[in-house]
Amino acid sequence: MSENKTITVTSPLLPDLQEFEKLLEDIWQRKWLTNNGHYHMELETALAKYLGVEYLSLFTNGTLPLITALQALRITGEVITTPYSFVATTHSIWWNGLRPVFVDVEEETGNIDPEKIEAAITPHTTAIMPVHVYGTPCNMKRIQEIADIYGLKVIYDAAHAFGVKINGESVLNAGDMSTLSFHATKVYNTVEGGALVCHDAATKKRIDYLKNFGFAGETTVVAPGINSKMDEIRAAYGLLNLKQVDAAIAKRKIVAERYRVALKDVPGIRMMYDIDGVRHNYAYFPIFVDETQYGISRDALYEKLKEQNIFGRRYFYPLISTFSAYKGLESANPANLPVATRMANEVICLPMYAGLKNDDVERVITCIRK
Ligand code: T4K
Repeated sequence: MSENKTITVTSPLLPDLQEFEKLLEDIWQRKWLTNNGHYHMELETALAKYLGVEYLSLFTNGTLPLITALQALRITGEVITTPYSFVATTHSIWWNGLRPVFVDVEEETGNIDPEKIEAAITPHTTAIMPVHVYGTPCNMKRIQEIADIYGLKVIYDAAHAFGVKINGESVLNAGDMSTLSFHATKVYNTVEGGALVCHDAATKKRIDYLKNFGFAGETTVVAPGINSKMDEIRAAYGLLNLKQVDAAIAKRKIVAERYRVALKDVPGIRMMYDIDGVRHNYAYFPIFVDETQYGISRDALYEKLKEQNIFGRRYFYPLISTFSAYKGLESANPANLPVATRMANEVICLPMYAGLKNDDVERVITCIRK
């Protein structure tokens, strides 16, 4: 391989092509392509079991479950959320005609700071939408305490938290609902895909109506639902990928450990570490560059890496609150979001995926250490 081979921030986990072809032949035989087909049902059951949750509905991506969760819970008015995420989180609030209210994050995790939530609650607040950024669990206990006091619903954007557990319990069991993304760039993917997790059969039924135009029977429509059904081809692909996701997480862990050892003594480079009792999934490997100690800025390092054909990504820069749709909101004022603003200005997510070669990890490390 040439020294300058391109290294991207991620590369998808792909199932064995021959095994996939066999499943495709079966789908061709069945001639049942979507709308609760055989593989759809099988994947729903298999994922619920793997993830340790009781009720899970498959979706076509990770954005529509966010939009649908707000619908299913009939959220109104204002939703408290984090600006340090992918835009889909806040967009889902906007698509429901609701008002996002941004709250700052904790430096150690990048997750919404529970101690700043109460100050953002108004008579119009009905829900909190936190994100387990990079797969690191939020302070779910404290968030629930606040939600209970003020009578708020909690919808977790768990797009990054596939398979993450605390003392053996899935983070997806917290709050009222959690959403997942199975996008190609995620730890576990179905090409595009996602899921919505809830905690009772009646709610799952309602979610399943909502993702199928609101149909509750051949001639009955109970809500203005949307079309968000996963098709058979992606469900079959997802079943195969599920078999190898544990091995993929184990490989990611090795990459994370190598980065941590090699970059530990580099002045001005901050990393995130594993938390006791948490089964992490190593979805991303963010580093935070303190220009004064490191010597050059985050953006200068980002460009240096690019010169070496190493394409990290600045997830999550710019902050969602700076985009034109949201920057006019009172809560979007950078003075309200000092920690998130600093993190967004310092972050680079380094290449992280199961198939990343040792030599490539060393190339990234050498470039940063230089
Ligand atoms: N909530 C959160 C917290 C999220 O992070 C996301 C999505 C969502 C909700 C919404 O879920 P989805 O509706 O997307 O399921 C990517 C993803 O498109 C997006 O899913 C993800 N978060 C976000 C953090 O990252 P981009 O625009 O940065 O991806 P892109 O196309 O630049 O890909 C990054 C790198 O990955 C490429 O440089 C190379 C590699 N790659 C990518 C694709 C698509 C491949 O090797 N193969 C591929 O097929 O947004």
